[in-house]
Amino acid sequence: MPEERPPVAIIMGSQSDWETMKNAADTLEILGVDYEARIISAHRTPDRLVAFAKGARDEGFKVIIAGAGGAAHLPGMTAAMTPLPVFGVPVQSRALSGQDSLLSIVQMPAGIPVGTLAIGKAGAVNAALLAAAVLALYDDDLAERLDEWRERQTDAVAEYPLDDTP
Ligand code: RP5
Repeated sequence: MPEERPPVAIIMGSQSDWETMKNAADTLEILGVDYEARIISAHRTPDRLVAFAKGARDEGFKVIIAGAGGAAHLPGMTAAMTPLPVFGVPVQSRALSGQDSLLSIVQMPAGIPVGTLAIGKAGAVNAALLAAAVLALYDDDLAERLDEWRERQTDAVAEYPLDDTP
């Protein structure tokens, strides 16, 4: 019997994406959500992609966060091969500042959805929050931790601006 996977898979096209995708991992850690992070390139490791995406549900994953940059086929190709929800994070590319990544991920044809987030760190953090929100539908403890996370965020916003910020 293979080992059951954590609920969230964070996949990315390259080691160079980790700097961005680590923000998703850090957010999941704060929320107490287990994850597995893997490098899977749609272009350089297509067989690894097929094996992962086709087996993801049976392995026990519940939600997939997929980050990629440039001609970013990873989220869409993953979504094509799994019924699990896939959230795509456009990584900021050097050549086109992530516009290429965003358009590659967001313009899926009808029938294969990828929930597309913002370019870069904001997208990675929000992908983790969305993944947690999905899991929280059936996990009251996680729902509570998510509420507390939002309360802390609200409490951290000062009502009045300061002249000199630290
Ligand atoms: C994409 O190409 C990756 O997702 C990455 O964002 C981009 C550049 O990859 P490297 O050349 O840095 O490996 O497949």
